[in-house]
Amino acid sequence: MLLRSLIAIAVLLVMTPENTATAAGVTTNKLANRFIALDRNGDGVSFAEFMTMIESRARREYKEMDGNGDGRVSRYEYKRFWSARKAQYYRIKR
Ligand SMILES: [Ca+2]
Ligand SMILES: [Ca+2]
Repeated sequence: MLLRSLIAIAVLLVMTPENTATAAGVTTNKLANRFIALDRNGDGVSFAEFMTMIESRARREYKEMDGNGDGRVSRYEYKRFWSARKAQYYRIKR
């Protein structure tokens, strides 16, 4: 009985609005940091700045996809990359 009460109190403490706000604040900070990283000159994100981010991400993903580094993605490498992504996505969703 005492153990149940302690667990209930611990759950209530974890779920207080203060802690929820902190979690939201972390998310907001991550978004703000991503925006700051995108907006290189502080005048808002231009299409060119956005495309720089897209190209950088595409290069990183292509390099990851090209398992043997020969500059070509084979059907096997393509399938392996997307299967891993799909598995990663479903692990996060759980
Ligand atoms: Ca800018
Ligand atoms: Ca390859």
